[in-house]
Amino acid sequence: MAYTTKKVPTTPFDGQKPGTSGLRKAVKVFQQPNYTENFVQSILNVLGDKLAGSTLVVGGDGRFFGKDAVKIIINMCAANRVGKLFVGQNGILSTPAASCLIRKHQTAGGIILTASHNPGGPDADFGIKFNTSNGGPAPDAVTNQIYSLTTKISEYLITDSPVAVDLSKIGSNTFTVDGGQQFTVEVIDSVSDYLLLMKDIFDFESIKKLLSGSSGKPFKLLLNAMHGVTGPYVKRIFVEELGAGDDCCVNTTPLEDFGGHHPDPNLTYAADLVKAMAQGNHQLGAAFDGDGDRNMILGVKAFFVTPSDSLAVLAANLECIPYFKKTGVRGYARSMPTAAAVDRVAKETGKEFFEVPTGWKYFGNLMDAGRLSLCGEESFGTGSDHIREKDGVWAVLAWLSVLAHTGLGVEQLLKQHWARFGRNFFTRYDYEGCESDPCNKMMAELEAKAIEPSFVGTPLTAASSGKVYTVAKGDNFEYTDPIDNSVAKGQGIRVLFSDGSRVIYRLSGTGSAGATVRLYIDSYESDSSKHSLDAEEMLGPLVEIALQLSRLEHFTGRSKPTVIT
Ligand code: VG1
Ligand code: CO
Repeated sequence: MAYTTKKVPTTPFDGQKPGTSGLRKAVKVFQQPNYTENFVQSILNVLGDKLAGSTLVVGGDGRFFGKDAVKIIINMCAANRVGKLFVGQNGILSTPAASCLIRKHQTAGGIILTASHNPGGPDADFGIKFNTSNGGPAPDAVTNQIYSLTTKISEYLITDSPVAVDLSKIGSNTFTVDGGQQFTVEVIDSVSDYLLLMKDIFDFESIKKLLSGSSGKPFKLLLNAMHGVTGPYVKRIFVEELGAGDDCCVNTTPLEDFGGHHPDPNLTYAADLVKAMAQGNHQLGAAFDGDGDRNMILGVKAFFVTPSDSLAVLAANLECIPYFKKTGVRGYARSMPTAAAVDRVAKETGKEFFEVPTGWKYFGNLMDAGRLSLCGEESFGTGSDHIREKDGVWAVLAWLSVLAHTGLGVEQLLKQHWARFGRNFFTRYDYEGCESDPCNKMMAELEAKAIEPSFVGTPLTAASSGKVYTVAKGDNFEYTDPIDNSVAKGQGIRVLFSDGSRVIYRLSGTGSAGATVRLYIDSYESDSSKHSLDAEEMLGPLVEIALQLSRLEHFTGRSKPTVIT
């Protein structure tokens, strides 16, 4: 088939600024004529000289409008002289699988269609994210450039008629554009390359043995794909390859609206996993988000592993994963609001440690420079330098490897870890769907308080218990990337206390409208007699102080958070 290209005049849309991870808006916003096209053209233009003849990866989490967006991207790439696209079958690729493909095929980057943990459907959210040639989310410098292009765009290029590719059929399709240029769309199996990578990283035989119970202990696994993209990955890897039995996974059919739920693996939105695990019949439970980069880990009777602890426990046990035996363990890192549990593992093992702003894009440079092996975020993100995205399925395989190697259960493992390193109690309160203006005012007021020199040394008292915390430091977190010296400012207000506890305030950068306030509380306890106490109770006084200090109820009108994670 042959196509000719046309230039379509267009005018800029306001607000096409990518947030923490891509551009996320309501589906209806993306459906406006030229809206998606403008953003895609701006991504392609960022490639500059490298665009002609380039190869890109395209796919997404299967949410509503995903297939339409894939088609638009194919037609625009053909017209923009892209040489080849790798597209996941039916437009499906998990975010980690897309990162894996970009790296494996050494492409110029990839376009990922997802709004991750945001709900999907005609009245919910869509998102477009650009990943660079290292397989990771575009860094700030690139997203700023994309944004700047969106404010000036006057035309985009597209084929005169839709490129005829059957996205359900695996295979290579080549077309001629404008009478000469060859354009290839290779529709690939969404799982195969990712599966090969996992087989290379982990010892599948030992995991198989654990799951079959042949190591002497019966072991049952329960995975909840939450109708997101991980369904096909989970079935192929855990059922077909690892023999875990069909009943090891639920909600494995990707749905355009995720069954009407938030595809967000936490105790609130993955309540059915918690309920099933509470019955005590499974040794490990996990849930994933819409695009498969997040994970929540539960043990027997729904014993909850905070993502910050999950990272620390894996860090302390990496030697049982063949990949790390090969590469050696370089440094560890976490995002700033993540509880400081992994810091202690880094200290004890003498590894480099980094604290970066929220968002996986900040880990990429460190990994590329060979200084970072394992990292995570409190928002249920865990991953390593095998790719440049966080990776939900990888995290479950990593946990199974540790359980197989140590012979311990999840809860036992955590308790031993706390006994050795101490425990970081952690909680996050989210206030979703607030009005933006008052939240901005609250942050400004907080910043003014935090940076006031006299703030240091101030005793703050929780009225109900009389417990006093003394301020050791306050700031708005700023990060200088040690590799390229780029600076990220205004990454969250931090109040650090003299006992090592921390209170952090941020506004979310992944919402599609209004503002979401995130309040993070991290408190360290070395006394092992207190390690089994209830986290909510332990953190109560700090929560109270955090709410008083920010006058959060005054500004948001909310007396309770929408979600606690
Ligand atoms: C949230 C999380 C952050 C995560 C980001 C993308 O960002 O807090 O840790 O990296 O989502 O995750 P924010 O700006 O809303 O706090 V995903 O799985 O939505 O790509
Ligand atoms: Co995600």
